Amino acid sequence: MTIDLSEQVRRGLTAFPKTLPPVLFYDEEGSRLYEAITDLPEYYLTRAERSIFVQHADELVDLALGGASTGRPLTVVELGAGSASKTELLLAAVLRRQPTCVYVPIDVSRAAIEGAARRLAVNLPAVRVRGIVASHEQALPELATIEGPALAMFIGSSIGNLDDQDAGRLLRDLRQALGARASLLLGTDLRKSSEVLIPAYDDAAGVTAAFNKNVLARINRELGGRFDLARFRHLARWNEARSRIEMHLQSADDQSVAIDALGLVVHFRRGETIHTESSVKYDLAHVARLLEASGFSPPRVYFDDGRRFAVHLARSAP
Ligand code: AVI
Repeated sequence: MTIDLSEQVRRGLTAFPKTLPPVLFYDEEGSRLYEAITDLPEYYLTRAERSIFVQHADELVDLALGGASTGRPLTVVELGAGSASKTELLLAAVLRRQPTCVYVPIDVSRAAIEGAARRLAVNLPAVRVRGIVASHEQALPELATIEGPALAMFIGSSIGNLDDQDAGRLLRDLRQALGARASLLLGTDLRKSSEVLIPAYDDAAGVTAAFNKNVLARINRELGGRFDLARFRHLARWNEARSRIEMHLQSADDQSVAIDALGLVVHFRRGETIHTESSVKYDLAHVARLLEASGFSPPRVYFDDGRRFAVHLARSAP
């Protein structure tokens, strides 16, 4: 099961204001561009979170196992796994406590899951990969069959791409699917100056602009769209009231764009935008509220040295 591209594009581009959901970024090219973003000097998130795992992986796994007291091995589930390169640090820590580990990466990109499985087969052959190519909502029912304790990972501040209502619903559904012996490892980017945030989403090399515009290129490739990418501009804005970075694609002029496979012509005014992504930046109370409302206990929180990013380890509340 994968996403319904036609339906999502039709709905988003006939809405006012126009939107496209961020899940559409991640075809093969978009996944490649996102990996490139994670190496950019301006995009501190991945390095900050990785440094937390380097320092605390063993403690995080102990906490995830603690209280399970079933003697059964831990299964690791990851929502939006991507290349899973940071996850490898956690999986290595799991393998220091048990001989094998089942790892269930969930991602809409088959290429990303296959790439992660190939790398893990070389680096950590004792990990058994059971990937699910699907959206989170589609994959959750399959998780109910996991036996024993489970550690669900939702890292990289991917939760920030959801509004609070959707984030709360997803965490609640995850808690329900995994049951009482589950732990959640949640990575969140923290509120900080827009002078740091804007460049992180509008880098000097233009990789984030290419990532944003790839959604139009994808519509051209897969749905016979006629977008001229040069007539759209990448925008990254800080929305103080909603504590989030917003990415938009702004039309450079009045234009009409046909999407052949949908039998649709989309009209744009000069300066009109398509809102393609929000990336919420949290304070700790905000995350604690979300977790509590979703059935998780108050988390243990870990920070990188610059306190730019936080990793929260929470258990299912009794
Ligand atoms: C995947 N997600 C958490 C990234 C973010 O920071 O919101 C996606 C991204 N968008 C632009 N740069 C990175």
